[in-house]
Amino acid sequence: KKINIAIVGATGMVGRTLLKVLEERHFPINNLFLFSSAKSAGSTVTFNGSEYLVEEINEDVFNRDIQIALFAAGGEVSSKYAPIAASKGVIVVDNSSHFRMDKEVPLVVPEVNPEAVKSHKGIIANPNCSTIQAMVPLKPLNDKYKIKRVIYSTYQAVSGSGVRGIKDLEDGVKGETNKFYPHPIAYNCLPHIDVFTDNGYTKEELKMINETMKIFNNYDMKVTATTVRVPVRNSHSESINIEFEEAFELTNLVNCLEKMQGVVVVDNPESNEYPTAVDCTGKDEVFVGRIRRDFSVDNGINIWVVADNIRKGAATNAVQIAELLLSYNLV
Ligand code: 2RA
Repeated sequence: KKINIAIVGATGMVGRTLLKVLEERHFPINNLFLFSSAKSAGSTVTFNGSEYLVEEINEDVFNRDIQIALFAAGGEVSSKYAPIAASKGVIVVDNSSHFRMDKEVPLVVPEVNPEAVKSHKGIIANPNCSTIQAMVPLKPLNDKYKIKRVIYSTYQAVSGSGVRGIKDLEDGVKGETNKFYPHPIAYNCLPHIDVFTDNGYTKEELKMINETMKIFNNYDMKVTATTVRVPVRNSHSESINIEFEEAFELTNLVNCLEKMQGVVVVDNPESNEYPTAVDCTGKDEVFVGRIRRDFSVDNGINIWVVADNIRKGAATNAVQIAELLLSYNLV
C-alpha cells in the first residue's frame, strides 16, 4: 500500500534527514509534497532520483490528497498548521514540542510505547531528542526493575541548535566570536539549552522530566535533569543515574539491555570501548556503555547513553511512527 506524504520544513536539517531516512527505509510513498517557509520555498530537492519543488506552506495545501504529514519546522508552524492538517484527516507526526504534553496527543518512541499511536486524534508528537534516546534503554529496565528515580546529565551536540549552532562552534574554533549562543561554545560547556524558566530549570530540562513521566505514564517517578551544550558537532551523550525499586544482578541487567530492540551495548572499558558521539553519528540505534552499579544506593546504576540526535533523536523516530501507522492499518 503506497501513501501520500507531506514534509513541512523540508529544507531544514531534520527535514532533509527525514527525506534521507524515508529513502533508506524504502517507505512506500505514492506522492510526496514538500513545504517550507517563504524564504526556502522555490528550491528543489532530490528524492528517490526525482526532483521535487519545495512549496510555501499555506492553509490550503492540506486540501490535497495527503495521508501523513511529518512536521519539522518549529513550534510556531506546527501550532498553526498541524490542526488544519488534522482537521482534513491528515495524520500529523510533529517534531516540535508544541503538542507533546497535550493529553489528547500521544508522545511516542516506537520501541517503547508503540500502542500509544492507536489513541491519536490526528496529531502524534515526537519526543525531544534527548528524551527519545533515554527512553529506549530505560524501557526494559523499568519493566523489569521498576524505576524509582532518574537523574539525567546531558552533553548535547550543537546540531541540536541547527546550522546556527554548528556555525558558532566552527567559527569559535577559528577564533571568531559566537553569534548564536550567549557564550563561546568552542572549548566550552554551556549549562543552558532552550530558555530558563522561573524555577531555575531550562525548558530542555523540563522537557526531559515531563516527557519521561508521560511516556512511562508514571507521574510518581522521580526525575531530574541538567542539560548542557558541549562543543560536539553531532550526537547527544547522556550520563543517566537510575535507582530501582527492585534489586538486580548486573549481568542480568546488562542482558536486559542487550535484548532491547534499538539498543546496542558497547561496554568493554578494559579495551577503551564505550559509546562516543563521533562513532554513533549516522546510526539509528541508541548506544549504551559504562554500565556499572551505583554503590551509593541499594539498587542503583550509572549508564552512558549516546545517539544521533538528528536521526534517532528526530527524523528516524518520526519515520518509525509513520511505519507504525501503516503496520497498525491506521492509514
Ligand atoms: C537541542 N534538544 O538539542 C534540543 C532541540 N533539538 O537543542
